[in-house]
Amino acid sequence: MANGMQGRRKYTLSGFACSGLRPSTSLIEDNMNSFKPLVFSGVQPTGNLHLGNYLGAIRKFVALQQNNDCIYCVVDLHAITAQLVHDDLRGQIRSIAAAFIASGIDPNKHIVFNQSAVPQHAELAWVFNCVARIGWMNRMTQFKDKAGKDRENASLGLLAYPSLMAADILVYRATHVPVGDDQKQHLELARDIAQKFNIDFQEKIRAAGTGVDMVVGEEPIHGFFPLVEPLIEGPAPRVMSLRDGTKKMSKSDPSDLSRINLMDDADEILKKIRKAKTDPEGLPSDVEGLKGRPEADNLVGIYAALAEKSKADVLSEFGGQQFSVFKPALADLAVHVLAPITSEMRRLMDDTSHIDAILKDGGERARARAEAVMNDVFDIVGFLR
Ligand code: AQP
Repeated sequence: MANGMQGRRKYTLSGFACSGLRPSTSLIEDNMNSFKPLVFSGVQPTGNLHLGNYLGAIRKFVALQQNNDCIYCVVDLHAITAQLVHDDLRGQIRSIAAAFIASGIDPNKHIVFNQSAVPQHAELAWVFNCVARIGWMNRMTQFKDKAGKDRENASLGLLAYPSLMAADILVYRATHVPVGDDQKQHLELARDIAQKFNIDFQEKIRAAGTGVDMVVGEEPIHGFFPLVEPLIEGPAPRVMSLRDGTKKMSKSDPSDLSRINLMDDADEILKKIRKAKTDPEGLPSDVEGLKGRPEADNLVGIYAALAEKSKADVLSEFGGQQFSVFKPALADLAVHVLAPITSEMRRLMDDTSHIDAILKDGGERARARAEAVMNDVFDIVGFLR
């Protein structure tokens, strides 16, 4: 893959420490020619949002909005890549938007919208389809997992998913992307696409006068797109299935017992945690003791993330206890954190006109920004308009 992850170009972003959710003054170095820091992320409307989506992504979105310009997107174009026909795609789109707002995202200060409202995502994705190489896409583990054994029969959209994801971010020239650990490879690819575009069009970018001086590896170049910084770290970068501690918690897992949905009520949460797979040992007194015990590690990690503590702190409280003691405490904590979000989501979903108005307004504001970037891209590529 082109020059890959070499030569990280970093941008200043405040309000987010790589190691967790607590504010920091300056995440990364800056220089005079830096891109303006901008946070972008998205969630697919492909089913019930779960605790993994919340802890791995949405809660970071909320923390980042305190000190940064943020754009949060319901990525509905992505939703048809793995499954073309959905029973209620509009309802799913609204429910993701409701989850953003119920979790605390301010759609007035920031932008909340659905991807299909801004056609520039698809336009830039086409350009990126011509920048990216088929071999890069074939290596994506998410494609391999989702396509399964019958790869020839997967949609072309599923293969090109990471190219659209790069376009989602770069159509705003966003610099930082909070995601769960499963999206790391896609963000590395977004960097590769940006880097290849910057290098291939270097002279045209200079001629258009819209670029930024950047150093890639040792080499100074004049680029148009930032090399995005993933914001993955945090207490729960990958929440695992409650039924199998080696598998990611996922909306598309056929077993509802594998995940805690944001819309689950207290009884359901208690039932799912009580039935969560564990091993016969009690909890260890230190983090080292979680090694080789994926289910125990996952439950302790979930507790730590919900309580905003370290795993070591959780084990200093529960070390030596049986799961019969730990599981009810975990269920109580999960209900305590999630219940206000669930009830606000329900309230918002009762008034879809309010959500639709938020998405419409966000779509208009996003489109204005994306249009400006796409005008520059058209100039750089050389399309006649
Ligand atoms: N288990 C997880 N732990 C931590 N973060 C997670 N995310 C997803 N699962 C976990 C993060 O949630 C954000 C939104 O994900 P998405 O819906 O856009 O796509 P996904 O990663 O494919 O999520 P799912 O739940 O597994 O959906 P399906 O089953 O439809 O594929 C992303 O930032 C993701 O990292």
